Amino acid sequence: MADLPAIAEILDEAARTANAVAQISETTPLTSDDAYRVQALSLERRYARGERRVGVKMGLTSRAKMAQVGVDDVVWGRLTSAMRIEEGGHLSRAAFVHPRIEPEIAFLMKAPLSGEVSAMEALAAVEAVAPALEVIDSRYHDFRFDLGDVIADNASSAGFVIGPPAPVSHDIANLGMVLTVNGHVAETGSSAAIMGHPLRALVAAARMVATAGEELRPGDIVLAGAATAAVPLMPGQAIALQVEGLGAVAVNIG
Ligand code: OOG
Ligand code: MG
Repeated sequence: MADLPAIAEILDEAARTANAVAQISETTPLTSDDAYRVQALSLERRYARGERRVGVKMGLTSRAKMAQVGVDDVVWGRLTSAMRIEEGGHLSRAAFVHPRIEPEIAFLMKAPLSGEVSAMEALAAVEAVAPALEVIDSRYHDFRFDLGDVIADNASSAGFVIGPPAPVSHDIANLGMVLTVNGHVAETGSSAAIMGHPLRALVAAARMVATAGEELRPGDIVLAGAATAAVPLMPGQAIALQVEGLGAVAVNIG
């Protein structure tokens, strides 16, 4: 039997101190179920330090992301209050191991959602949609991991920035997304790259949190997953994401 609390402590400490650790799979290959248990245990440690759960993020919901990290399954992780970065604010590169940033769409929930739901039901539970940037940071050496590793590591969650909210009537099916670094285009894509429609990521989120006995709650942020590959972060970068018709979201790296 794997010592799941011990693995949770290793990963939580790696994140807290920004020190990379060996892949758990090198010594203890984890099933997805056990990996999600590790994730929950490591989040308990964050909550005990005063962080609050503020939503969830979906990961590996686009082909570009799956190809970049070599893992082909959709995953989810928990977002906490400590991961929130103000729109237009600053982020310190030194607080992370090898952070990357990626273009996303965020949902703000107004009603609970959990289990098997239709896209219509999912949409009815959404208050607003927004352009978003997610900062990911694998706690593993070389940003390498297998499925169990990345689930246990809270799906590489590290930070997120939410842009101006738009009404849910806004059609998000196929919006151009342009990620720039210091004004230069780094990645371009479409919201359609996210499972064909970002709403499908919300449907998947409702189903996946239910398997952990949880639900999406009113006030939760749900990140749909990146539309393109992620870009490495370095001090001095001004990062911006422009989403067609939805607006822009920016963060500066120090
Ligand atoms: C895993 C997290 C993936 C996304 O949006 O696809 C993710 C990783 O790439 O480290 O957040
Ligand atoms: Mg992401």
